[in-house]
Amino acid sequence: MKISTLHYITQDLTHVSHWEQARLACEGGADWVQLRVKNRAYSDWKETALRTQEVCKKFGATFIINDNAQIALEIEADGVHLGKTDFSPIEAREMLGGKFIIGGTSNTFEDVLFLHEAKVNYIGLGPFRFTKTKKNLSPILGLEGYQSILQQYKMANLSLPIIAIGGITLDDVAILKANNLHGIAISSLINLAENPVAVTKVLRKLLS
Ligand code: TZP
Ligand code: MG
Repeated sequence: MKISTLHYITQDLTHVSHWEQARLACEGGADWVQLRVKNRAYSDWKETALRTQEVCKKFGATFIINDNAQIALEIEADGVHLGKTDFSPIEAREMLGGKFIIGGTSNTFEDVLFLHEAKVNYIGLGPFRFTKTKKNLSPILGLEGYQSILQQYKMANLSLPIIAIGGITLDDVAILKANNLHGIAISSLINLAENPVAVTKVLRKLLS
């Protein structure tokens, strides 16, 4: 399965729905959408997921659900992304089988090793910088933190795609690419932009 270099992530915003956010990113060329909904009742969450999935299908984008493997299974999303305190990726693999994409969040090399052993398909590594988008943010890694973890990763002969996340701006893309990160995950830079379509286009270009 092909893991995109641009993992676009929706967020809870009062003025724009998750599916509208997804539509704008896809119009800008996003081919990978992660639905990130917090504190929502199951039925509402599922409805939001279905609407966002419809957009992804229309654009041919991969559709990943954050936190909720059950909804991913029920609506046949392409996959699920699991944070450190979410559902276990090992249980998720048992539940979903080999056809679903499973991604996991890591903040340390130990997390990376664990996710590798749990047979996830890609690893989100962060936060790169401070961001207001996520509550209870893990310690900020910065470029030095990334380099140290990636060095250990290479020494251990591991090879899963690693995606940088957290406060990433346009100016960070080149250095992250140069440091062997497979791609980047972006939420607020796109969602809070005056022109989300245009920002997504720029990101696509920088990543190509
Ligand atoms: N995990 C670590 S940082 C983060 C998540 C979900 C938020 C990323 O959002 P942004 O707005 O691109 O900083
Ligand atoms: Mg989560």
